[in-house]
Amino acid sequence: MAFCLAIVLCLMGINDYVVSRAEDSQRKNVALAENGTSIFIDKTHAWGQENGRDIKKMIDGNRNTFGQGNTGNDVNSQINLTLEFPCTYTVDSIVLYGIGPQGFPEEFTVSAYTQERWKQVASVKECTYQETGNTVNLDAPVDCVGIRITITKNGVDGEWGGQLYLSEFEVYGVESDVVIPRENAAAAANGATISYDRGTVDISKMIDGETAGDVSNLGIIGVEDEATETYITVDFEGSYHIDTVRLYGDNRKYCFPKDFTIEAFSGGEWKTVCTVTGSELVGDCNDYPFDGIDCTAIRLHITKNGMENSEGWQGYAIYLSELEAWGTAIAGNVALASKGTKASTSDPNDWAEKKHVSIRRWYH
Ligand SMILES: [Ca+2]
Ligand SMILES: [Ca+2]
Repeated sequence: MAFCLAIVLCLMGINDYVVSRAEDSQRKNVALAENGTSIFIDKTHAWGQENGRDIKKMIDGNRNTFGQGNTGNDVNSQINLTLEFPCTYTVDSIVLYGIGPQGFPEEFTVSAYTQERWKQVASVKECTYQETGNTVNLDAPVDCVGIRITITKNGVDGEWGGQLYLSEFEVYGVESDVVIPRENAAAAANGATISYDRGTVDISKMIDGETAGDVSNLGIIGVEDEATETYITVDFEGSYHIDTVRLYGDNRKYCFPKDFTIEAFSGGEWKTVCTVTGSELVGDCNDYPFDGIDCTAIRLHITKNGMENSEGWQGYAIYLSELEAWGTAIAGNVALASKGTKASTSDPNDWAEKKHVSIRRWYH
């Protein structure tokens, strides 16, 4: 019967209508953790985490649980909240649920990770909390593997000042067949290698793909004191356009780097792409998004170290279970590398080989 109806509608010249209704029937909230979506934030809140306000509660499908971001009580603190999907979806809208007017984002942009990388798809100003959820329709439906909101004005919570509280972050769309490449260039599985400037201890656990923060899974670098300076370098196989570094730490929260810059080797020199001060690990990992850059390596330049204060040992060190660098391979240059350009470099510190395969192309 439905088939006959479709035939009739096609004959009537309204087959587009039939197609769009079919898609609508598969439209769903694609942001649920239970379906494989992950959530990351660049301003974590230790107090919120300890009091059950994990950001994962923003995608747990329960509007009675909420997560908290760290505004530093500053209304204008910029916060990036990123969702990554397990596959490509054609997304048309997002819906934000708060816990009341307090701590509800007032001003933000929405970006999607598309075939053109991160791209702004909506801008919202003077957003007022709605109990039934605040829907933001994208400028147009977009094929993407991630959605990010960049909040530039946070809601106020009485005496606390600016705060971010969200009970659900929903994204609506349908599954798409479009392929959007995005990978972790810093994975050993992708040919990356890792080294540091102060010694030769094996820290390959930082790029082995295992993110669990158990002691047995940590890459460990010993340091003398809080101010011991260290460079940790991940050398990619080929060139990538990188826009995010993600650091997984010790699940006891010990020895996470406090102050550091993230630097990218691009156009024959190291360029600082992100400056971090006073960081603390909350949850499993911290996310550091920045304007994308074409590069052949990423390094952490750590200038202030975290400490361990357990019954077994007190002192400073660097504990990381994984260092990831997310973006897309630059096809031509990877092909060049696979033909032996990189393999012919005997000295790991000889960057000359890589200079000609690095093209500077900032993401807009
Ligand atoms: Ca929730
Ligand atoms: Ca690891």
